[in-house]
Parts: sequence; C-alpha cells; structure tokens
Amino acid sequence: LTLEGELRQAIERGEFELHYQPQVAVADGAIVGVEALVRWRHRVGGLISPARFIPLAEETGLIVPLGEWVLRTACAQFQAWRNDPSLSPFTLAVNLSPRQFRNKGLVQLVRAILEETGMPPRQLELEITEGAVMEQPEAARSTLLALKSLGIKLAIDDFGTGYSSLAYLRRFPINVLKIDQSFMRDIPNDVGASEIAATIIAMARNLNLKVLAEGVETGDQLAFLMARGCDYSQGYLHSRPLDGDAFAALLRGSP
Ligand code: G
Ligand code: G
Ligand code: MN
Ligand code: NA
Repeated sequence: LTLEGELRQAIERGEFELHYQPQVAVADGAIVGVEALVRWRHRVGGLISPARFIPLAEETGLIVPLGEWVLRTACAQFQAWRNDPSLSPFTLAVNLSPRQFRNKGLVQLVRAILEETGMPPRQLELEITEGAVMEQPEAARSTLLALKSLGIKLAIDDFGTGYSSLAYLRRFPINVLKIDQSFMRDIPNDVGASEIAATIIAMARNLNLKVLAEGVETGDQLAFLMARGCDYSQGYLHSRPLDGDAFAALLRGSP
C-alpha cells in the first residue's frame, strides 16, 4: 500500500487522535486556550507526527475529511471540559489547512459542527496560515467574514513567515496573530529575531489584535514577551502537547 492508500484507510478506520497544547496569559500564567494537534496512531509505526502526513493529506485532498474529523472531535472533547464548573472559560484553537480554507463547504461545515456539538462559537478559534490567507486576499477576506459571522474567532498562524500586506491585514476580521516559532528559537540572542517579534507585538497592539508567541521554551523568552507586552504564550516551557486526559489533569491543577 502507498502512503496515500494507508492514509485513506486510516481515515476510514479512525486511526487519528488529538493532542492538546495549552496557551497561557503572559501576565499571570493562566491557561486561556488550547490548540488541538492531530496525530496518527499507526498500527506498526506508532505515533506519527502531522509534519509527516499533513502535506500528503493536503496534496491529495484527504485533508478535507480528516480536517472535518479534527474539528468535530475537538469540539466534542471541549464540551466535556467546558461542563466542568470548576474551570474558567478558555478557547479551543483548531488548525485549518489552505485547502480546507478554500473548500466551498467550509462555512456550512463549521456551522453544522457548532450546532451538532453545542460548541459556543465565541470559544472556538480557527487558525489559518498567513500563506493561505495572502494567496488570494479578496477571496480570503470574504471567507473570513463569513466565518466571523458565525461568531467564532480567527487567528493567523505562522505569522511573520509570509508576506502579509498590512493594508489587507487591517481589513481582515482577525482576532489573533500567532508569531511563528522560528523567531522564538533565536530570542534573546539574535537581534533580528527579537526586533521582528517586538515589531509584530507592537503592530498587533496598534491594530487592536491579540498576539501569541509560539515555540516558547525558555524563561528568558517569556521575560522578553512580558517586557514587550505580548498577550499569550504557547510552547514547551508551559507544556508539550498532551493527550486529552493529561490536559484535563493539567487544567484541574491550574490556578
Ligand atoms: O503537532 P506538531 O507540532 O507536530 O504539528 C506539525 C504541523 O502540523 C504544524 O504545522 C501544525 O500546524 C500541523 N497540524 C497539526 N495538527 C493539525 C490539524 O489538525 N490540521 C492541520 N491542517 N494541520 C495540523
Ligand atoms: O504550525 P503550528 O503552529 O500549528 O504548529 C504547532 C507545532 O509546534 C506543533 O507540532 C507542536 O508540537 C510544535 N511545538 C509546540 N510548542 C513547541 C516548542 O516550544 N518548541 C518546538 N520546537 N515546537 C513546538
Ligand atoms: Mn497552529
Ligand atoms: Na504556527
């Protein structure tokens, strides 16, 4: 069987699972969100990273049924956490690939899954990469507006790696910029990376957007983000992506 055939079969057999990585407020460390990240539990290969199968899923179009499973499963899982009265409200972030984002049925699908799972729209955030949005900015803008009208939040993922026109950014109904993790890797040692991250943080504030730094691994990086006024932080410093039970345990132990 080719990898494509295996992937197709894995979708039919339900061999995927979601892991969850917390997003914390830089100011006080509280968990304010969680990003769902898909993994393939392969019969012989063990747990396979999405870096190895998302590109193929994207190329073959299998990302559309897989992405639908991810969104439905994440929203259903979120309900169990949300119904725990001891927990404060937080956001569920789900990745959309470029192909999913361009898919004609997207807005209707999101609407249907919100209804079916009872997910509160204001607590769902969809992440779209900078590249996907800037490919055809006018078409992207109308899709973003339609998604926004469902009451959900929108984030630009991997921000800083593409070529966003500020003119478009200002006209997009975006809530959050997620600074690509490649910048954190070089902070605070590399002046260029630090300046770019600081500039994105300042720009987000001026555009009235929230800003999240990805790939935060050290206390020095967190101190940098605090000094610059970054809103949220995500990365191994706080937690690796966890399975659902481990994430629930982390939630119950958090302030
Ligand atoms: O979880 P990890 O860091 O290994 O993810 C690797 C890549 O796979 C990242 O770029 C991440 O955005 C992407 N990815 C993880 N889960 C999903 C998903 O559910 N849908 C899409 N489209 N991409 C995902
Ligand atoms: O493209 P996206 O931002 O959705 O990808 C998130 C990916 O980054 C996930 O695969 C996740 O496992 C990975 N990741 C999360 N935190 C860290 C971190 O602190 N360091 C590194 N190197 N990778 C991280
Ligand atoms: Mn993401
Ligand atoms: Na990212």
